[in-house]
Amino acid sequence: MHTIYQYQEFLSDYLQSQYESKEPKNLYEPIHYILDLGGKRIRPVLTLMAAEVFDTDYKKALPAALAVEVFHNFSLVHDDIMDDAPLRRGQETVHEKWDLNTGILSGDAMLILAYQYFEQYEPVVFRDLAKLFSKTALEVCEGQQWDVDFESRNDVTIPEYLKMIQYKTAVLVAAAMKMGAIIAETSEENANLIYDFGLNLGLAFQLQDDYLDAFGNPETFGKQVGGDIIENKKTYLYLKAMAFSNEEDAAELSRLFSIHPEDSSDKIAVVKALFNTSGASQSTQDAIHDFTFKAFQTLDKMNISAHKKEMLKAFGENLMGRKV
Ligand code: DMA
Ligand code: MG
Ligand code: MG
Ligand code: MG
Repeated sequence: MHTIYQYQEFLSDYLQSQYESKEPKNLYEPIHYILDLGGKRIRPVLTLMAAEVFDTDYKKALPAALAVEVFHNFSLVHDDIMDDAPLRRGQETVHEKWDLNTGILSGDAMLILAYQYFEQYEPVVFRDLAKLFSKTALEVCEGQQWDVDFESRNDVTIPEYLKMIQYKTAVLVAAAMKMGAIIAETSEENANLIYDFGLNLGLAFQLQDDYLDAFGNPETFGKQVGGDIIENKKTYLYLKAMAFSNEEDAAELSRLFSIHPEDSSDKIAVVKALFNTSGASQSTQDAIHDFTFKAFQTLDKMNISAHKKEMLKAFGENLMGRKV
């Protein structure tokens, strides 16, 4: 097995050169810009890793891994528009640097470019990859729509939140891994188990993303800390804080989360204090551990070597402890 660092290097070499000097410039400039900013490349690394876990040369999974990363960047460009986010990976977001139309069009172009990578595979594998990709892409869009709908609702439940993050985030992590399994032409059982592993890892990942959005270090986070609080996102932190608080604090939280984003600049510190004192922060950390542990339990059912299981676990543990 290769190391995560080796996979990342391999991917970055491709992604950073690929769109650099392509025409038409109006679209490829922002596409190159966002892909060149890097990021952790978690999803495509998982595609390469899954192929290798099921005994296939990881290079065979490169086109699918690139599709996954380019698709992910499509959803980020759109996400930053929907979330009115000023920063991504420590730089201006695409719609801020250019404008709204450029954000929408270059995002959509990436969706199409992502799909094209699958054409490099043989018909049977192509069909399975394309099917999984379309299903996943639709689910991500659905999840993103829920996320925004939740901003103006005050009756969101924990199961609804979990379903929403499953759609917007976890299904792509799961599909990224299943693509590696499809390319390796492993058994259906293995492909489903690795999907399940990715699903739970993806849930833990989004919970951690929500946690860091409030409590990340602004120096290193790369996004605007507190953005979710400003946008009234009904995250696990918020929902648990509402459930754990006394009547007075719950009423205050509810009021703070109905303030229009443009008038909300001074609420972040108060909200974070309530997240901590209510026990919501701890509860979120516990949930991150629980979903990661569930992912590891799925691994135990898989018919792969102990070394490979350890490698996947190390990756999961690494994600849990991440700061960006
Ligand atoms: C991200 O949710 C989901 C997708 C599909 C991009 P988010 O808005 O919390 O992501 P981020 O924190 O990266 O803006
Ligand atoms: Mg979002
Ligand atoms: Mg966002
Ligand atoms: Mg976030």
